[in-house]
Amino acid sequence: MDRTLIQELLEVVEQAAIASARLTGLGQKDEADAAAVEAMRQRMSSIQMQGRIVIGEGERDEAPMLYIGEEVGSGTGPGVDFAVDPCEGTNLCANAQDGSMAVLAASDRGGLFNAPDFYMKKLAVPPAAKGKVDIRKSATENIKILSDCLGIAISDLVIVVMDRARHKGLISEIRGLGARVKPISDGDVQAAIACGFAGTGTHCLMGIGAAPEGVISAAALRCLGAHFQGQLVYDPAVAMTSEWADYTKEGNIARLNEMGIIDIDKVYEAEELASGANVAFAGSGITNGLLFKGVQFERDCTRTSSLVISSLDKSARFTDTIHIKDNAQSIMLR
Ligand code: VTB
Ligand code: MG
Ligand code: MG
Repeated sequence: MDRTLIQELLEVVEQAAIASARLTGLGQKDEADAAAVEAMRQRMSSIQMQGRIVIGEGERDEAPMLYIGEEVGSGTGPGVDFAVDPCEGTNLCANAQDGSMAVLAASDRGGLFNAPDFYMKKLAVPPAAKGKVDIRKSATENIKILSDCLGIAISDLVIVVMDRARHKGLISEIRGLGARVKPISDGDVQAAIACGFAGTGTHCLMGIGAAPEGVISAAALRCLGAHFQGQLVYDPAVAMTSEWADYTKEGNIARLNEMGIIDIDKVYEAEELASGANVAFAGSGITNGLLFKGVQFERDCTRTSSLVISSLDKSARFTDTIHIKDNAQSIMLR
């Protein structure tokens, strides 16, 4: 991976964001997803690389594009592995709610954990508390540690938790301690990454979301020197999701074992989920969010707002881009 490639990754997520943003608010989540997938793949195809999708839209037979194992890019050049989520938060996009974005993580070959399509318990906090909090500890313990490390009173800490039945107990534990809970309906990638930056009003992400999304979050947070840990969830009684209505704990464990995951309770550190020598994250807002604005369509231009984080030059770049249309008369800021 080199810096030119990283620059192209910005354009990849910008194009995906623009494509699905055209469907924002139309109540068409699958269409918004498909548009982002198509645009992301299209822009990737012109990059000089031997790209490979490690985390994508699904298995080869169930996803037409950006499926796991698909080769992307021109076919010559450096070998790059990708974890992609072209429209992370499809419901948010369909309902014109905050927090939807086009995202990907990239790494040298073999540098991203091949996460199964399972749930994952997650803990994300700012760099100042990295390695001090631990997902094996209780929420209460971690919040106290977080307060000490950040120098912020417990009553001023904002903990993001996905608004799900499985988090009922967690939410009352946090509130019982006097910290604030910010429930989100979707989009825990953005919430996790927001913990890597001061001033986003987000100090911690706790709770269970999807495992593939965990890898993308880990890639960004590893580059930022922030804390991320993940632990796979395989018990339907813990996940409490209709997705797993027909699944059993034993069946899920067997599925994990088949995929080569034997230590099913392993706690994965950010550096294990995104282990490559070089790792990068790129995200672009579809709707407004904690990190950047959503796409804005103007008469003469389209504006995007994005973030690229790279371990290559240890940087996090917030980029606003004006994509100028042909025959544009004015692209002035209004
Ligand atoms: C999770 C979360 C994602 O979808 O995957 C969620 O990590 C789905 O969780 O950010 P449920 O099955 O519990 O609804 C997102 O919110 C959006 O992709
Ligand atoms: Mg997706
Ligand atoms: Mg997603």
